[in-house]
Amino acid sequence: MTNQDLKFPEGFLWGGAVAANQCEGAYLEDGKGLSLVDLLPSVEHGRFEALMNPKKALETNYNFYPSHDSIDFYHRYKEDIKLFAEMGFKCFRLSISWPRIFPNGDETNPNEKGLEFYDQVFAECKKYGIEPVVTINHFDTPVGLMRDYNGWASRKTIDFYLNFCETIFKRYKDQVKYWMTFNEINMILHVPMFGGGMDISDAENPEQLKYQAIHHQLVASARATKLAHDINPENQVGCMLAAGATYPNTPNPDDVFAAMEADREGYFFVDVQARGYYPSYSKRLFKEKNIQLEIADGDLETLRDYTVDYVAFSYYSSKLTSADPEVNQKTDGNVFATLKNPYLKASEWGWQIDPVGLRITMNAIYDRYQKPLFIVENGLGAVDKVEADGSINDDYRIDYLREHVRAMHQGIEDGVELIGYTPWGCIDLISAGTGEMKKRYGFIYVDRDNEGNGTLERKKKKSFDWYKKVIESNGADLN
Ligand code: P53
Repeated sequence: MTNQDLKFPEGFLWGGAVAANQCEGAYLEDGKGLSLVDLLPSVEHGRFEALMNPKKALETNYNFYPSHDSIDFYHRYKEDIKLFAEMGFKCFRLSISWPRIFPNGDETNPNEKGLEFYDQVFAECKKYGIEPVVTINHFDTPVGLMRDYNGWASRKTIDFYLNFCETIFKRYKDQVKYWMTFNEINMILHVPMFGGGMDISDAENPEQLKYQAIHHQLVASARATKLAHDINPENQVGCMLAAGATYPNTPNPDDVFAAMEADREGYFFVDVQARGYYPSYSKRLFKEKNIQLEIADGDLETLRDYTVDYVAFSYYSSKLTSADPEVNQKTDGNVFATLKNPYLKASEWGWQIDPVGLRITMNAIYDRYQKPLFIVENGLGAVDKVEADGSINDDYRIDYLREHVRAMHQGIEDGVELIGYTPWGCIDLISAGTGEMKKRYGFIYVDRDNEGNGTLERKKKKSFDWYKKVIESNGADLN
């Protein structure tokens, strides 16, 4: 049964999202250098410790590294993109592996073999009329940049990054129009290794180091935006935020203010990238954290002059916070601290499921920036079971996505300009947070387990046919 009232805007970009470091594998093939993610074991073998102390991880030998083979997208992209096309994808969000193009990160000349790989991937997308949406830096800074410069802590990294940008903007000028400068740019505050390619474990004032790195990224993002527009005026460049509205634990005004501050922690980045200047509340923030930013001549003008074209974000869950540190302490140790919301159910990994929160988040972000929004990650990480007959009945995933698509539609009715939706991990891949394979998001199942066993065979899940219908009907058929 279709409901024409649920139709999405003409040309809406339905698709799916992955990242190089979580799907490609082939971690040293064709001249690729090591990515920071290649140093990480899975959660049972110390991933969290390694994430918080990357220099130590560099010197440690783990038995198994999930990223080294991942799901071998590097060799199977044709088969995978064909399946995306079968679902009717209008777009496909992927990232370009930085160390595949610049193995150490600071070379002048790119690795041609690495560039050729993406030539082929984009050609394959084109064959099916799928628009690529490219994240430039998705958690995989070259190890060389951390080792030799401490990543984004160094201002030099701006130039290395811009060289990378210029290389790919020119090379894929006619293939790619949609770009994002950094995945979940606010992640640097929580996992500096992912977000900043850096180790802060022995920093005297970690906040100072993080915000200085953030300044470098914001300047790099603005300069990349300029570069993209200079190279091709049709380029659309977005920022990308790990979003999810924060609710106050009680109506106590202190809790309400705490929730506002928690959201500002993330909006801080988009305030700069979309409005072009540091928000007024940053003054107090810097004072309280004892931060003195080093700002070079011309930086503030750069931030002002080259703001983004659209605001992309990931949304998995809302958050709940209290002003009382005692209460807040009882959180579950996830990347984003949150209290348990008694009105919400949670996934097997404790991520609370809140479709209304998506509508709230969309409205809040749009009200703040009035730029087109793009939901580039959303989805349910769950354990899937292959039945004796080979079928995978992931009704829980369909339910999750259906409710979020409805909420998204309501957000559009509220007046939000939304250009597309790319659910995360459209094909099963390695979890960023845990390194697990069994935390699956896909419409397509990949036969591989946490230890790296399996044939890597691809299988359609029940959600595959469901999503195909959603796209076919442009949102009118969600059954
Ligand atoms: P995984 C934590 C919280 C919100 C978003 O996450 C996050 C993370 C990192 O764990 O990252 C994004 O794989 C990220 C993706 C990641 C996805 O969310 O831990 O952009 O790379 O895979 C889901 O379940």
